[in-house]
Amino acid sequence: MPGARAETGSDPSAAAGVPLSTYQQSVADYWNTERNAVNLRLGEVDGIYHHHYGIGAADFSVLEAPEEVREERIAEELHRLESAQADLLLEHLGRIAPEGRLLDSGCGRGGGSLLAHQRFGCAVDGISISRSQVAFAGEQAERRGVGGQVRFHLRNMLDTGFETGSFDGIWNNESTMYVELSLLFAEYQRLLRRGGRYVCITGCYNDAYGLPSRAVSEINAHYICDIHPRSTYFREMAAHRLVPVGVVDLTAATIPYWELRAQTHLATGIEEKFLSAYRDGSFQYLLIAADRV
Ligand code: GPP
Ligand code: MG
Repeated sequence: MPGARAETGSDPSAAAGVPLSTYQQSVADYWNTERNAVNLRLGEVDGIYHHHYGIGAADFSVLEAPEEVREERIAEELHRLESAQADLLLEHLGRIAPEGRLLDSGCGRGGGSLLAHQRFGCAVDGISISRSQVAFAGEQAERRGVGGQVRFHLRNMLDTGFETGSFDGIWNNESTMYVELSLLFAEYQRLLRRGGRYVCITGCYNDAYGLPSRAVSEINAHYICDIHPRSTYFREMAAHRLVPVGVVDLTAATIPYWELRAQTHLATGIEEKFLSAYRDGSFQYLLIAADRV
């Protein structure tokens, strides 16, 4: 029912509305009003706005930078770690031709879509159920002069309305914890051409630890999300013709980002929960790449 779906491009004000459940509406409300400095200030560093965390060794010396430049150095360093995370994800998409087409599912303010276009030169569609994120992302694409190739839409990742087999690659960067994976991967099975690649980076709870720890539950409450167990990813991929080609446990690699973030003016209060969940083994930061067979 295409009429019920909002197609916005860079003009979300023209959106007719995307059909959302009560839960999805509460998630959309969160992102429509979200203005965290840790996201906006970092995005201002180079105009690439991320909604995910960072990986790699952190330069803690920024905490001792001269006062007049300290906040700037901190923002640059956290942004560098987040950009490294995005680069790793894109690398796992493999070879994408300039004629190819990618889907950034749960695109946030659009930073990942812009980086993907920069890297592959291909068309990228970004989707979000947040009207303000879609508007923001569209403005960034226009500002960079790539609005014709990088387009943002107010759409539901469980029911995108895009044509069957129309994508060479799809990714979720920390957005799968907002949806049921059986529904999500059924849609990706449909959207990806045979041989297409799916990549996600996600926080998942560790089945070997048991049910979600207190810290994992607190992270869920903070973001209104529902972190899945690790097992569900592999079970639902297998059920939907998505065969893992690479799995990287990024847990150790993301800890420095959180240690640094916790000591800065940009901390939001969730930092110690992530650190505790990663350290006690109840939570894992994973990259999974899979082929659509
Ligand atoms: C980061 O977004 C990602 C999420 C909110 C989804 C939850 C992710 C998990 C791994 C559990 P953000 O960049 O907007 O968050 P923050 O404002 O905390 O930086
Ligand atoms: Mg952030």
